[in-house]
Amino acid sequence: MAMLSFERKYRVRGGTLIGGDLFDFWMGPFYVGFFGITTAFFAFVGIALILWGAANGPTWNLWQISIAPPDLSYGLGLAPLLEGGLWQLITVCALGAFVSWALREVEICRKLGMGYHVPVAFGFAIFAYFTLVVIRPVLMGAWGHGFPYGIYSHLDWVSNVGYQYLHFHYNPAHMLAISFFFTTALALSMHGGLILSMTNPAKGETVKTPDHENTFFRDAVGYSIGSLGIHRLGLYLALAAVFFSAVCIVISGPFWTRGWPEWWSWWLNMPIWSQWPLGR
Ligand code: 07D
Ligand code: 07D
Repeated sequence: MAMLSFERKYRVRGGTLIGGDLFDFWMGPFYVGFFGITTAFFAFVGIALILWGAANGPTWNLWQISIAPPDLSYGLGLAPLLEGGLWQLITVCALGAFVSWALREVEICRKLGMGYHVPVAFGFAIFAYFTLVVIRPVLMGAWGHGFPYGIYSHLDWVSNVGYQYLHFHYNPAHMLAISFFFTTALALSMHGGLILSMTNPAKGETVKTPDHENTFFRDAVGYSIGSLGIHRLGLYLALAAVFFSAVCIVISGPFWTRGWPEWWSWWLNMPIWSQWPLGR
């Protein structure tokens, strides 16, 4: 009930970015807004195009449906629909839907008088996708460098592109991204575990306070980052993971064309080693 009366208070007109009161209403629990309409439009057209591509393809097997980007020979030009043109239109729809969704989140934040942390975080995911299907293909001169839209075919793309650079694990930005992803999981599991252990006590026991949380970590590792700090850290770790993911793929090709293990030869080529062993 408390939630319902709160919602009644905040569900008022205003805070929209565009269009004033137009579409400034709710459908059941969902806020609509101008960007709700554009999200629905782009999602509907995009999914319809995927279905149309599937109808022209060899299979209706959900796992095998794939909409491929144009051949590299089309460069950065437009391709006929069934030779990659569909992929190009679907990419526009996907970006339209993702950006609309982020802006709808911004409008909800404005209505509630909140910070924009959630849409900014989603913006990092959109940025990674944009890097994969726009920035890197443009830098490499062909839309054909984008990944195909299929549940299994996109895995083949990741594997193939990985092996084009011999051993993708030697990509230094990939190392950073993976380490940040792992650290995000570590932080979330410790934070989730800690909060549950404090706020979901056995029957008859009382809920514990932030003092207990801080003391647990001070006793265990000598330091507690605090209730606000852990959320700052979590957001930073997750955004850094996605940021370095975008970096690791955009440098593969536009910046480094050989195998990633070879990149590390800068270390062997450092001038100090020419003096080694000393006295030679
Ligand atoms: C749990 C939130 C829910 C979201 C889900 C995704 C679809 C797509 C939809 C036409 C964590 C649902 C989306 C089914 C069709 C419409 C409307 C998020 C959660 C459940 N991948 N990928 C998956 C996408 C890329 C890679 C699964 C999207 C890159 C690997 C799912 C994108 C690279 C593996 C999926 C994208 C890459 C996967 C589970 C966009 C590097 C797996 C995703 C838009 C980033 C795993 C069969 C998940 C798998 C998997 C979706 C991009 C690598 C189908 C939408 C090109 C190695 N990817 N992916 O849980 O099992 O995300 O694949 O960029 O092993 Mg992928
Ligand atoms: C792009 C998703 C954006 C999603 C959006 C929303 C919908 C709506 C609707 C559910 C970025 C979509 C929403 C569709 C759905 C409903 C209703 C997220 C995106 C906007 N790798 N690798 C990464 C690891 C290897 C390779 C990233 C690990 C091999 C290539 C990450 C391992 C080779 C690329 C990562 C490993 C290889 C990557 C992915 C281990 C293959 C990339 C995360 C343990 C032989 C990709 C930007 C990411 C990248 C990428 C992890 C192994 C190749 C750091 C842990 C050695 C070519 N790898 N990798 O980016 O950086 O998320 O993309 O072995 O392109 Mg890798």
